Amino acid sequence: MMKLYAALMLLLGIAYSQDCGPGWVKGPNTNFCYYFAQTAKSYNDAFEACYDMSGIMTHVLDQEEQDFTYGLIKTQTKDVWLGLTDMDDGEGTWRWNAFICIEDTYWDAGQPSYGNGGSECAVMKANSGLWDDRNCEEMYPYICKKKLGN
Ligand SMILES: [Ca+2]
Repeated sequence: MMKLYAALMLLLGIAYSQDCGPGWVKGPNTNFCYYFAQTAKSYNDAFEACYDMSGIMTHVLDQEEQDFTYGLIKTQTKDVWLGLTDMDDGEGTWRWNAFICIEDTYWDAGQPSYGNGGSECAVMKANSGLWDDRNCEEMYPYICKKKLGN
C-alpha cells in the first residue's frame, strides 16, 4: 500500500512539474509558476520575453511572495527586474505591469529615488531583496510569472 501511495505521489509530482514547463518553478501559491531568466535585458525587452513565454514580468503581492522571489535570486550578484513601473500613470504612481494595484511595498531605504534621468522601472536587489527604481534602459536579468497551465 505504501508503495502504491509513493508511486501515485511520484506520478502526481511529475504531472505538476510538467504543468509549469521546463525552467519554471511553482510559487507559494501553487497556481502560479515563476521563471528566472538570467540573460540581462532592458525592461521593455524583458517584458516582451515574458510575454513570449505566455507570462508577465513578475509581481510581488505580499510578504510570502516577496520572500519566495528573493529566494530565487539571492545567490546572484545582479539585481533583477520586477514587473513594476511608474511609466504609465506618471512619476511616483507605481503599478504592477498586469494593471494590478500595488499594495505591500519593499523599497530599499531612500527608494524610489527617481535618479538617473527618471528611473521608472524597479529591480529587486540581489543583496537584500529590497526594491530600487532604475532607468528602464539598464540591463538586468528578470523573472516571469504565469498561471499554472498557461
Ligand atoms: Ca533608485
